[in-house]
Amino acid sequence: MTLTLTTAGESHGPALVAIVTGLPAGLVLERTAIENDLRRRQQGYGRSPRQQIETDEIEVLAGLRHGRTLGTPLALVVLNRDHKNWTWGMSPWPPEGGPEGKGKEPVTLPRPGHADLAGVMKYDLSDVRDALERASARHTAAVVAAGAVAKGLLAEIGVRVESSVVTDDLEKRIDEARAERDTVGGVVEVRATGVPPGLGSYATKEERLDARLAWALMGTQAVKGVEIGDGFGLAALRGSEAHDEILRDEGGYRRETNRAGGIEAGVSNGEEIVVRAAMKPLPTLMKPLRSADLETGEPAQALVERSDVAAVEALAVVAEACVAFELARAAKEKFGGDALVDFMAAWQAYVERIPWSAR
Ligand code: EPS
Repeated sequence: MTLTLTTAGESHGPALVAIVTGLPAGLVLERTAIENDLRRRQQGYGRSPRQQIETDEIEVLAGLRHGRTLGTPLALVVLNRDHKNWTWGMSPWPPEGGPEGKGKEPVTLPRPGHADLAGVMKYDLSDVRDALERASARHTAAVVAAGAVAKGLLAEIGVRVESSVVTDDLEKRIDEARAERDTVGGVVEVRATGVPPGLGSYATKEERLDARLAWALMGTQAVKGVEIGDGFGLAALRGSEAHDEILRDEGGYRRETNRAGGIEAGVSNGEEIVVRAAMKPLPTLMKPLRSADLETGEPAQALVERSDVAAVEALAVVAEACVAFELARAAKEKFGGDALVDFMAAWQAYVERIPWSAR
C-alpha cells in the first residue's frame, strides 16, 4: 500500500482536513513535531495579519491511538480560527438570519494571477469567493501537517528533510514591495539527506522520483518553476561538465559533485536530494491590476483584500512537507510493511545489501 494524501477545506470555512492512508502501524507521532512545522509555516516575514488570528493546531480524528499509528487512515483537522468572522459568509448550509460578518457581498472583480476568473468560468460561479476559497494557500496548512507525519516515518530510516529560502535580501525586497503596495516572490530549496539509492524508478513516468517531486511542488499555490539539482543550469553545460563522476571507496559508491540533485533517471542515487521551487509574486495586490467586472463586463480594478506581501518563507516549509511526503511515499513503496517493524526490516536488509553509506 502506497501513501496517499487527500485534503479538503476552504480558507475561511470551518477547518482544513488531511487524510493520510498507507502509514504502517506502530509509528510514534509527536504532536509537538507536527505543530512545530505548522508554526514554522505561519511565521516568516511579509505574512498577512491573518496569521495573528490563526494558531494552527491539529486535532486527530482517526488512525492514531495513544500516539501510535494504527495502520488505518489517519485523519487530521486544522481549525480555521478566522471562521468565526465568516460564519454567515462561509456557512456550509444555507445561513439563518440576515447577512453578517465577512463574505456577505459577492466578489465580482477577478484578480490576475489567482484562480478567480478561470474558476468562475470552469465551475459556472457568480461569486469569485466560491473559487478563491479553495484555491487559497491556506490549504498548505493541511499539506504541512501531513508532511510532518511523513517526516516522522522518514526519520525512522535516517532520512532528514530541511528547507531554506534561496533568494537574497528578502526582507528588504518585502519592505520595498509593501511600501509600494506590491508583492514579491522568491526561490526556496529543499534538501534531503540519508535517502538511499533506489527510491523511485525509471520503469514508468509515474514512478520517477523527480517527476513526483516536481508534481508535488508544482501543485503548490504560487509555484511556477521547479528544478532538481542544477536543473536549468545544466542546459548550458557540456556533458563532461554536467554529470557527477562515480567514485568507489570503502564506504561504497559516492560522487564528488551533485549536479543531478541526488536523482538520475528518476531514481535516487544515494546523494543528497536537492530541489528548488520558484514562487511567483502573490496576486492579491493593494495596488490592483486591471480587470473586468463579472457582472457588468466593464473595466475595473481587481479585488483588494487583506493578504500577504510575501509567503516565501512559508513556501519553504510547505515545499519541505511536499518533498517529505513524496520521499516517504517512495520509501513505503520500496520497503512496504503493514507494521513499522516490517518496513524497518526491509530497509535494513536493503541498505546492508547495497554498497552505500548514508549522507
Ligand atoms: C491567501 C490569502 C490570505 C493568506 C492566506 C492565503 O488569506 P486571507 O485572505 O484570509 O488574509 O493569509 O494564507 C493563509 C491563511 C495561511 O494560513 O497560509 C490566498 O489568497 O492564497
